This record gives sequence, structure tokens and C-alpha cells, in this order.
Amino acid sequence: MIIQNRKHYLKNTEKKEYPMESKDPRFIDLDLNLKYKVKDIGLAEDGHKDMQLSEKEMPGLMAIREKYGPQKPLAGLKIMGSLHMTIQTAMLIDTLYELGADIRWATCNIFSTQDHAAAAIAQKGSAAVFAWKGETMEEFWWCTEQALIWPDGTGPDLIVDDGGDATLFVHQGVKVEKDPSVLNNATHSVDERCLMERLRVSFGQDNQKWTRIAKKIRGVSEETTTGVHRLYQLAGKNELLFPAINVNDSVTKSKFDNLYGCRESLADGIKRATDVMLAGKTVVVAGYGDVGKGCAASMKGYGAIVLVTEIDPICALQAAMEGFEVVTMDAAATRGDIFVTATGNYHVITGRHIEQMKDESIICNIGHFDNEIEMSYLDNHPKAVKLNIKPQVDKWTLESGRSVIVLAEGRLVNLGCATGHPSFVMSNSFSNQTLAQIKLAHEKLENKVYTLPKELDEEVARLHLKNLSVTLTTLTQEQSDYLGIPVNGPYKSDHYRY
Ligand code: NAD
Ligand code: 9W1
Repeated sequence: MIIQNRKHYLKNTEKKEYPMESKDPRFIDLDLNLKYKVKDIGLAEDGHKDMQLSEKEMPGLMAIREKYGPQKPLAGLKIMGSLHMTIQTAMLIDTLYELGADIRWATCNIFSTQDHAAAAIAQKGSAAVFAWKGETMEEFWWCTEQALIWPDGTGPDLIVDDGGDATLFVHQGVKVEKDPSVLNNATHSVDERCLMERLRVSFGQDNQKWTRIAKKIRGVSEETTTGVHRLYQLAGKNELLFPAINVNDSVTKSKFDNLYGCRESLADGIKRATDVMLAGKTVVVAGYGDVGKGCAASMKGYGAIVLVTEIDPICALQAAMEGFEVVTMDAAATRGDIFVTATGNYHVITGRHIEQMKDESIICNIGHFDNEIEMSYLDNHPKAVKLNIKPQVDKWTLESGRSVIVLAEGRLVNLGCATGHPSFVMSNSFSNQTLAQIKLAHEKLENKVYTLPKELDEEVARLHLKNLSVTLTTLTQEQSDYLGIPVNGPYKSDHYRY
């Protein structure tokens, strides 16, 4: 049943009162015939050139095109993507397109879109794309819904998600259609308000839309920790409406995202922001997990003296075995020239630490997105004065007369002050994404969260070896029998820690 008049329907069938006010003035109507909405289609040529440049740096994606392109394993399938609309993502889109998919795309972050990348995809037509840098929240959720609905009104067969917003859209839509009183629940964020407003309007036009869309979805592959966490929560409550593949926990994804990616991008961020010489400086790295290991190794490589802080004795021992001095932040505060937080924890550098630091110490964060450094101490201190040096670089002068330089307002320095991960890093993640999409398309899976089997993780690694001139050794049959490991893998047990 399509309900043209929501007011009438609700008055006659529901006891509870529903918000009957007209649409939020900020609401944007869907336009199913729109092929794209980007900042400037004239940027397409720049995008094409950058994409061409990244071909060599994304050998996994290029190898997948070569290997699977002719078979078209995604032919006839509609794929919706909600993932940073960057040059690297454009290369993923073109790969999925070459495997036969019919694609629509939105970004998963209002600031991360590279407008020339969006323009290139829109101009080529390999996907319908709705993304520009600096979207409002209302625009963001409009873009997400635009990407979820094809011109014939149907939804996707497959979703590529980063952070879980596309998955959330569908799940909340179904929830509302099961129990419209959900629409009356208080919202706790601008995002939630925008999504709920879209679902309210959608429900008024068609009260089975998301139920139908959810039924057709064969699965989602999820890129990030946050999104994967949401998926396991849904699955735990038996509320997951389709199968999900956790790409985040492939070895070839997480090692690149955490260790190798940050090893490249920390110094990039610090240098673009400050042009500081790292050699000879004392750099304090808080946390010695994969991100901290990459950061410490990078700073050591530049000739810096590296101090590490840790709470975990195993990681502390690892740091010591690499020759790093392991101290507390209280002890390090007076010694460091540059401070990097990489813990995922809360208030690892506090106001007390900042007050002890040497004049013009540089403070930055590459771990949890916004609260590893106690920025509220500076923001709320009546005597702390902020001087903006340039975008993402602030000099805070304290009551003592000393100052500190804070990068990216305490948010992720490699994203705020540099340009995210290199293409080669993303080639690993996105090769996992592509293999996950093929798996979802071809296998009958349950409504659970899966990780990719080790064979596919190994395949992603293999696809990157040729380009690096790596010659792999092949097990002889005798060696294979001796170890009990197949000649073609998988080579490790599932609990092996790389
Ligand atoms: P991890 O769990 O492997 O490492 C974090 C380490 O910090 C752990 O060893 C833990 O013992 C330590 N730690 C916790 N609290 C501490 C404290 N108070 N003082 C000192 N050490 C402490 O995690 P990871 O994979 O290294 O990721 C760390 C963070 O970086 C996460 O928040 C993650 O989301 C983020 N991350 C950022 C990027 C990026 O591009 N900026 C990329 C990947 C991950
Ligand atoms: N993902 N293509 C900023 C990136 C924001 C961003 C973010 C990446 C990529 C970590 C994904 C200013 C690209 C992305 C360029 C850029 C990420 C958040 C990528 C690194 C993750 C919250 N998370 N990522 N390239 N912004 O690099 O898709 O320049």
C-alpha cells in the first residue's frame, strides 16, 4: 500500500500522536533521475590524471581487474557505496564497474571528498555519484539516500560501507516501518535528526520501501572498526537483516591501515603543518599498538630520539626490545619536543601535562578521533590564548608565558594536516572490499558477520607482490607434507598473530 496522505493514514490506524508538522525546511527531496551531484564537473580532467597516476600504486585493484574483469562476476548487480569519495575510492569504483556492477556512490564523511575524484567518476559515468567537500548534514543524508535508490525505485543488491551509515539507514528504515512510533523518539545528534526526518518523509510516501529494499540486499562489506562494531551489535541482537563481511579485520587491511599507513602519514602531517626538522628532536609516542609502532618507527627513521608510554606490559616490553625508552607521560612531558598520541584512549595528554611542556612543544594526535588530548583544558582555560598560525595549526599561549603548538585541533593529524593514506595502503583495503563483494554476490550466507577467509587475505597480499618485485618461494611437496600445509595455502592457522 502506498500512502499518499500520511496524516489520514495515521489518524485512522494509530492511537499515538505522530509529528504532523510539515517537512523540516532544510529537508531536500530525492531526485531519482539525477545522474550525479558534485562540486564542479569541470574538475573531471584533473581527477582522470590523478587516477591514472594511482594505477601503479594500486596494483591489487589493477590485478583484480585483469583477473576477474573478463568473467564479470558482479554483472547484473547493483552496488551502493558509502565511502570517502577520494581518488583511491574512484579506483575502487572503476574496479567494481569493470567486474560488471551498476553503481551508486555517496561519501561517508562530509569533509573527505576530493572534488576532482567525484567529478571524474560522474563524468565517466562508472557510478552515479553524490558527494562534495563540505556537505551539510542534511545534504549528507540526502546524498546517502540518493545513492541507495535507483531510478526505478529499487535498492541495491550489495553495499560497500565505511562507518555503517548506509547499513544504519536501511536498518532504521525497516525499524520505522515495523513500528512507526520510533519516529517519535527523541534524537540525540544532528545526524540522527537528519536521518529520522528522511525516514519520516519516506514512511509517509511508502510505508514498505525500506522493508522491500532490505529484503533484496545480499550483503554489506564494512571498512572500519566503528562500522564493524555496529554490525556485531546488530548480529548479537539478532537484528542484522543481511550478511556482512568485516573487511577491517583482514590482516592485509589492518596492518596497512594502522602500522604501514601511519608510518607514512604521521611525518607527512607534522611536516606540512610545521616544517619541523625531526632529526635530533625528542618525540614522545603515547601507545605502542600498531599505530604507535608505525609512528615510533617513522620518527626513529628520521633520527629522532623516541620515548614511548604504555599501559600494557607486553607492548611496553616490545617497545623496550626495539630500543625505545618507556616512561610515563608525567616523566615525558618535560622532555619531549613533539608529542603524538596513538592509544585510542581518552585524555592521554591532559592540561597538567601541557602545563609542564617545554616552550613551543608540538602536540598532535593520530589515535582516537577527538579526545586523546584534553583540548577542553585549553578551550576553557581563562588565561590560555589561541593564535591561529594557519589552517589546522594553532599556537596556544599558557598562563606561564610558555606556548604549545597544537595540530588539527587535537583531531587526527594525518587526515587534518595531510591527505589520508597513500594509494598503496588503500589498494590493500579496497582489494579486500572487492573480494568481499564477489563473495557476497556468489555465496549463500547467513545474516551474520563474517571475516574473509585466510585464502582471500593471502590472495590480496599476493596481488601486491608483483608490483614490488617480490619473488615468493613455493613449498615443495615434501615440505608441504612435512609441515602439513597446502602448497597453495592457507599458510597459517586462524589464531596466528602476524
Ligand atoms: P591498539 O589497541 O593496537 O594500540 C593502542 C595502544 O595504546 C595499546 O597497546 C594500549 O595498551 C595503549 N594505551 C591505552 N591507553 C594508554 C595510555 N593511557 N597510555 C599509554 N598507552 C595506552 O590500537 P591501534 O590499532 O594502534 O589504534 C590506536 C588508535 O588509532 C585507535 O583509536 C584507532 O582507531 C586509531 N587509528 C588511526 C588511524 C589514522 O589514520 N589516524 C589509523 C588506524 C587507527
Ligand atoms: N579513504 N580513500 C582525508 C579518512 C577521514 C580523508 C578521512 C581514504 C582514502 C583513514 C580513510 C584530507 C582522504 C580521506 C583524504 C583526506 C579516513 C576519516 C583514507 C584514511 C580514513 C574519518 N577517516 N583514509 N584515501 N579523511 O585515506 O578512502 O585528505
